[in-house]
Amino acid sequence: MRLRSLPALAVSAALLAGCSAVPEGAVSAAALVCPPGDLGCDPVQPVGPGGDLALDMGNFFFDVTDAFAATGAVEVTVTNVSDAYHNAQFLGAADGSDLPEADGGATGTGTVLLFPGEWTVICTVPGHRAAGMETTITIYATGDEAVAAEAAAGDAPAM
Ligand SMILES: [Cu+2]
Repeated sequence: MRLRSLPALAVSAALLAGCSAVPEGAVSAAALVCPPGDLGCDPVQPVGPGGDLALDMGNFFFDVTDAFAATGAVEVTVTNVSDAYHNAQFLGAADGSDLPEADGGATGTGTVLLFPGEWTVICTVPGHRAAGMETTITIYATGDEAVAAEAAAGDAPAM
């Protein structure tokens, strides 16, 4: 037991040391695993075809209307169906990412730099995340994977 736990602790310590700027709530994103030997996450940027995502935002929810994109620069369109300001922050997105946001009744866009993995998306207005403005979006490793996932979802029976 003791011997087994030591390597895991060492790995955790290394990750924490290399990625100390990771925001709370972003632990599930694959992007946050630094490559072996890398000294930090700052220079690491996603490389891939990217794609488009679309979300509706309201009081207090996200409704993901287009959910299939691959790693890279992802163009996120947010449509605010309420009368109050909201935004959609991808927790842990790479440096240089935009914050997609929109005033009430408006639409906004932003380019978010995303690695493959499952991302937590929240509204940063105080209280909105707790009220329900949190969702998860999967970013696929390749464009082919994103297309295949979209096709599979389209074939799924209506719920
Ligand atoms: Cu909000």
